[in-house]
Amino acid sequence: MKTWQDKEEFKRLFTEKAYRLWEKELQELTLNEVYQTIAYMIRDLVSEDWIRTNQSYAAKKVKQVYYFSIEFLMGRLLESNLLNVDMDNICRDGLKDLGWDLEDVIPAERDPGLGNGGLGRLAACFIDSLAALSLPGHGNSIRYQYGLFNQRIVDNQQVELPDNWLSKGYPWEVKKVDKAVYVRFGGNAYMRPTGDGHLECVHEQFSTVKAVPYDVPIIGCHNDTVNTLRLWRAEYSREEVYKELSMGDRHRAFRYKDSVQQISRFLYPDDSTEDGRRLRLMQEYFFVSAGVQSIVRHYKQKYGESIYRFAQYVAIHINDTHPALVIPELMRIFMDEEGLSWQSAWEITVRTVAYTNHTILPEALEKWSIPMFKDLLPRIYLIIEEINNRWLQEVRRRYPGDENKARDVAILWDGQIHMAHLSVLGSHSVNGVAEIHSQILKDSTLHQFYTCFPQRFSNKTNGISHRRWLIEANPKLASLIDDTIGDKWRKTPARLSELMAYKDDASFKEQLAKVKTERKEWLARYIKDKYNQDIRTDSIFDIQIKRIHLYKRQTLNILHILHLYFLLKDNPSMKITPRTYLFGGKAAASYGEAKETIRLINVVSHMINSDRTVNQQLKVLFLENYNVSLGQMLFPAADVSEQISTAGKEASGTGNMKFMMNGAITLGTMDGANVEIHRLIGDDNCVIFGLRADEVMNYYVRGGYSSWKMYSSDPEIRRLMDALVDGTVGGDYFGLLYESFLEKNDEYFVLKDFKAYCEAQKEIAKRYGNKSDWLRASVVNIAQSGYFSSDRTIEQYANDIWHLKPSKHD
Ligand code: CR6
Repeated sequence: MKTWQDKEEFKRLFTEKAYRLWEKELQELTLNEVYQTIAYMIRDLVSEDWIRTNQSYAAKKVKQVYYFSIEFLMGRLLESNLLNVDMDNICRDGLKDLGWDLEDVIPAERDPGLGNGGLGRLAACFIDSLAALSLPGHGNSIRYQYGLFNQRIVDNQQVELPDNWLSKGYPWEVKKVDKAVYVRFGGNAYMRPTGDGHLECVHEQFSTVKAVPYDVPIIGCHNDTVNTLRLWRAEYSREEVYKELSMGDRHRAFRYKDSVQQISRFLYPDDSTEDGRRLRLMQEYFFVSAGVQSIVRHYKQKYGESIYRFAQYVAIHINDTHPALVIPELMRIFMDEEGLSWQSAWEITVRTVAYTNHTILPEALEKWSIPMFKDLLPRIYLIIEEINNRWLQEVRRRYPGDENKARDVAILWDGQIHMAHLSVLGSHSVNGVAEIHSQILKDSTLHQFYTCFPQRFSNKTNGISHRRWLIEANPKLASLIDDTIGDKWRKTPARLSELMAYKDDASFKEQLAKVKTERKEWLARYIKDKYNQDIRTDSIFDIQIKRIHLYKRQTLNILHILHLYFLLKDNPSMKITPRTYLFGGKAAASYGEAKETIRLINVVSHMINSDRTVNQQLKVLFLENYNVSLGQMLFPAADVSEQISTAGKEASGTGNMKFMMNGAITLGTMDGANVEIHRLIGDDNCVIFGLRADEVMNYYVRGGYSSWKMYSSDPEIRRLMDALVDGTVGGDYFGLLYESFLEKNDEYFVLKDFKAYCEAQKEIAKRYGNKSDWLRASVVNIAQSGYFSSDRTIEQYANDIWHLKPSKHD
């Protein structure tokens, strides 16, 4: 790995580079130009390693994994890459001499908004771990011109502004024009006999879209590995435009150009709820087909092995079902282009592909209408139809007369294509993302498939990159840990458990408290600057940051805050432990209840923050535009981590792990990875409340819950519900939420869990009162968080699913 020898060399190279890039005096550079200059310098450092990494994978013919995900929520790369190449100090010192502070330069990088939430961030942590572990693995996705919207709060409401993240250029990407491929849409496809008794497919009158890759280096931490995140951009093909023009149809030519440019223009703002239809399907096939074609081409060129050995060298992972068309696309290439039989093509496909499910919410399981699909992807449709026919034949043979079984496992049913079913059938491995979630998949969501292929199912509990979420986000905590147990945990995060020996060490706990306070002060300054609000750093920082969704129950949190407010107003002399409640998260633009939740939080926040009789004890704030970078500021400052989804609904969660690693105490339900957090640290070190997943399930199946009954029998709940519609809360009206709690019988059991949540909040306050015990719990959380490093998760994927080995170049 190339490095800068010292700060003098850094300064010399910086000056040269900056002149060449910007053609101006150093003093005139904007912070963004400074950031870009350093980014290009890092690119120079790693370019040789990037080339060598690829050469050596090909030369040694190692197996490689391609992680297909419709989102990669990368966050800023400047700081993490400086840490990865171990040049952060030289860069900081050099910049200082030149008159800049690295801490001012870092925020000049815009977060690429190429993801919605957990699923996209997970993909980013995974490719970080792959590179850190010297594993041959790459990402494949779309280069959206506009990321998820930027969120502003105007009049208490969310307003969505376009996120034109590329406007100033993106120094980390390299456009590879020569690696473009062509993707086909539309036209007619049919089978015709070849004359020798076989059938071949004819696909005609399709239109072609050019897919151009932009590669981003994924730099391993202190090793020489540089893997690739390949992002595809759609361009129109000139030939296609000329063809239309030469036939005299200008309108068709324009329509074609326009529809092509749409493909990689926007990231869809749906996080577990359904949204865009036809265009979304085009996006999915676009990046899948481009990715698969380039993998096959590379395999043939560089590996020179028979296509029959494909699965020996290539693993393709599909992150949820958005890339599930990998399965029929591989079939298409193997049969139509490589001339394989159906049987061989299917065997290789299944051995190549592995699938992770990320949700059991029925509305989030992808389904496509057959007529639309057929129209857009006729050849792919024929393949899916054949997969379905063969599969149902087999099912009917295995379970004669059992039409229920056939219905439960069909890919085509009710005029729709069921993508989760296609994914399970076309993969050799299916996993959930936390133990409880994987169990629910086996027991209910995919139960019928589980009975057919029990050996395919496994669990891989999610993880987070401890490099980004601890070392980068909380450097003082990281060095305190170094000073205490040495720095081996940085490479082997499981060794954080050595901190257990310090859970009763007064001096260590004191230093930990100091680090936490500093981070709370830093956040308080940010809030003062941006929102002109004073928050007390001796209050409990209680934080809920995640997408806004009814099942995540931000409503439960805000209703409890309103309840505390009522208590304080009714009893003016009452004293509570001072609390600061912070919220952050985006609502899908079309999700009425989620947007109303944001409005409720903001209205309550104004009411409380401006009321002098309570605002010394209670503060509430909604922080706008929650993203990776804001997260890096919030997790280290938290005392309490709100993980309060309805049990059984949150597949895993990963924010819970980020809080834990930074020493916050979880206040949560027995859901997702909270279950495993709780098992690792025990009741003393987290606060668990509420219905369990089986109880929730029982109510759904057997009934027996009436939110109206709660309303009539519990005066506190009645008061809160009435407040939503009678103007008590800022004179505003919250009809959708009222309806969801009462008219729709409170599908997510907010009222049912309300009492238990109030008790849990009291328990938090009580524990916070005992400083030494609180700090002990904080130490235990950090010490046990090593399990949740994505390095552990990726090792499990590599060993159990991909059968991948680390590979270093010379
Ligand atoms: N919304 C799950 O809901 C999980 C992540 C990553 C989610 C969440 O519990 O932690 O995936 N699911 O596995 C989907 O996006 C479909 C999410 O982020």
